[in-house]
Amino acid sequence: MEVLVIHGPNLNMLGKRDPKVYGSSTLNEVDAFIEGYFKKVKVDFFQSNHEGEIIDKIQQADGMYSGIVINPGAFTHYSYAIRDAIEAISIPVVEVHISNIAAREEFRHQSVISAVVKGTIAGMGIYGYVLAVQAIAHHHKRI
Ligand code: CA2
Repeated sequence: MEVLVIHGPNLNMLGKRDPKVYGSSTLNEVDAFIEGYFKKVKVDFFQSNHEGEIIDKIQQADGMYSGIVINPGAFTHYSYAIRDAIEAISIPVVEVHISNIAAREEFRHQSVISAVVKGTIAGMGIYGYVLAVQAIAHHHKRI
C-alpha cells in the first residue's frame, strides 16, 4: 500500500511561525512523525505553494497510489480547480486540517473540498494525518 500526502500552500512554514495554531514541528518533522506510524504503508510526501502543481500531482497519483491525504491549506476555502481534480480521480482522498477550521475565522468554516473527499479530519493537530492514512488503509481493508 502506498499513500501520497499532499501539503498545500504555506505548510512549508510549519514550525517557523504560529506554533499556537499549528504546533512547533517543522514540515520535515511532521512527515517523519507520519512515516513513523506505519510499517506496512509506504508514505510519499509532496508540498507545493502552487495550485497547478497540486492539481498535476493529484492527476498523476490516480491509479499509482492507494489513496491521497491532502491538507489543501487556504485553497480549501476557494479552489474549485483542486475540488474538480479530486472529483475526477478514482482513488480515495482524505482531507486534513491541523487546526479546527470550524472554530476559527468565518472564511475558514467553508471547505469547497469536503463534498468530494471520503472524509475530513480537522483539529487533531498533526495526528490527523496519521488518522487519515489509517482511514485509507481501512478503506482497502488492510486494517
Ligand atoms: O488547519 C490547517 O491545517 C489549515 O489547512 C492550514 C492553512 C489554513 O489556511 C487553513 O485555513 C487551515 C494554512 C497553513 C499555513 O501554515 C503555516 C504554518 C506556520 C506558519 C505559517 C503558516
